[in-house]
Amino acid sequence: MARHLITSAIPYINGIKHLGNLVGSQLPADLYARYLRARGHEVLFLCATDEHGTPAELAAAKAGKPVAEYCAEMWEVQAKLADGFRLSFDHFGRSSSTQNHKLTQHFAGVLADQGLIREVSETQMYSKADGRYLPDRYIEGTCPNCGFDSARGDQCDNCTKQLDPVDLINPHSTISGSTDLEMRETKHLYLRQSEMKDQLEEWIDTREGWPVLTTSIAKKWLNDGDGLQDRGITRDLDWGVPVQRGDEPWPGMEGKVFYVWFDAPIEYIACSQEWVEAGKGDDWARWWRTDKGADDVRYTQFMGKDNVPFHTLSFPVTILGSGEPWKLVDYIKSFNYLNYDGGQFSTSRGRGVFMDQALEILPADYWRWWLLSHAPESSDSEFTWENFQISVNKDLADVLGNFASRVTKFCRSKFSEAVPEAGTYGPDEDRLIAALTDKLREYEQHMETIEVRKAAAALRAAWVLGNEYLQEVAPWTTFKTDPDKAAAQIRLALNLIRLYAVVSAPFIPDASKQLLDAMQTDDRNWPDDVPSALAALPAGHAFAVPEVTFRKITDDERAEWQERFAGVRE
Ligand code: B3M
Ligand code: ZN
Repeated sequence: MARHLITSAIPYINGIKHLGNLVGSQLPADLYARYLRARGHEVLFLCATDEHGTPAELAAAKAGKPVAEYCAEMWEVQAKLADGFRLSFDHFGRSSSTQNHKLTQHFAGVLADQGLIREVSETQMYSKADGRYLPDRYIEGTCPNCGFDSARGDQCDNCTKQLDPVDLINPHSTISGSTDLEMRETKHLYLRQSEMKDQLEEWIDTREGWPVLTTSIAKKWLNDGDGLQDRGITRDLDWGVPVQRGDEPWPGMEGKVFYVWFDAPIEYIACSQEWVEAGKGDDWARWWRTDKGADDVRYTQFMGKDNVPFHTLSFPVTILGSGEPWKLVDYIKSFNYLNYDGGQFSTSRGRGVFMDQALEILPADYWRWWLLSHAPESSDSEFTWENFQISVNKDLADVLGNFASRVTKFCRSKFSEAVPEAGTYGPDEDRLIAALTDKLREYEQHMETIEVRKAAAALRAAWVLGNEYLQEVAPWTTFKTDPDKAAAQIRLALNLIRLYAVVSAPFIPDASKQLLDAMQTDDRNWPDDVPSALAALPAGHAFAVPEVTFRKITDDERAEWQERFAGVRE
């Protein structure tokens, strides 16, 4: 038994996320959380909405609503979709919470005390047409690093470089499109990341077994040009955490708020305080404060690759620089991008499948299985409807679903709706047990190291073993000459259904529950020992034939969906 703290990158509040967003953080984090709970570990799994900054302001303006109201509504929408996908957060918080306001101001105060914040008088992009400064997403232009023509004021989506609005080439306002911009003098706070370069580099160099994707991005920006740059952490916006030095006002910073990327990761901690306030837990500090027991916690973060610089550099500067005993992340699992049918998912153009639409056409497990078994780990991956149809029809319907249906129906027709008693196991069963044991140990290994695709492949292989066994021993044939032997084969196969339900639950929780219900058991004990797991349902134990666990996707449906999601929204 260990204690595991797991956080998923917190999705921006500005609208419903697409499947690429889902598979890049929340879904694999959920897989891991469910797996660890199933293995008996104590888990705190947190996520929230990221409600500050220009994404929130722009979206609220577009929806014609006050930002606070827009955020409250979208939080409900996102929480409901998270439930729909069975994301098992212990708490789904909000970065606009009072807890996060206080904690963000606290960190700013202690960082200032440690000499890690400097005040900078600088020129900022001001748009006369819009009558305001243009931070972050209010401005776009060409990336000075890679030449991408729609880089945003705070980051280039193409090369992940963190930017400042003044870095952009040919900038324009995203509100009005105006290029009539001028530089105006204003004062901002900078986080002195450069002071901590050596400490960060040593920390990153000593992380063992981190994904190459994570460390390579971190190293790239650590050693970019002159090395790690100091970053502006305040903005001229109305909505956000007001700049304060702890509880005190910050002279000269009136009317400014903290940069969204300063307060968003702090929400990971604040979220645990919200969890306590919601009455779901009674001690957040034992997860986050190393002086309160969090030294025993293993902390894993999940995120898409564009979020890596903020989690390997900026947030650790906040944590380490505070000089306070906060828990630092132990492992960062990052993901490449999921593309959509020959191009990119696009929120603005409505290209690809969004979380709400996905659940309208098929239950969560179908998506969970495809997305996780094709997670963009070692490279970008691509969603195509052909591939989705093949995976669902083969893996879920033909292999797993069909196994459960065949076995239960055969037993009902030849014996009864109870586990048959006669017969004993022989060499065929021993061989299956040995092969299955190997596969399950491999599956566990990949789950421990969060190799999502490999874990899915091992799980699928375990399902295949059951099918192959059934095909080989053919109880429907055996039954004609040796009904007792057929009974033993079916006893084993019925037990396999329970075993599959238990080990598959992290991937497909609803199907798992349906199969356990059909087997009339809530024995979710992990098959540490396969022979005893295959005796969990004793002779005489009643079961019912399950409803169709997974249905097939027809060619017509595939064609219809392909057309429907090609890019129509807006
Ligand atoms: N909201 C970016 C994103 O949704 C950002 C993540 C914050 S994690 C602290 O991809
Ligand atoms: Zn770039």
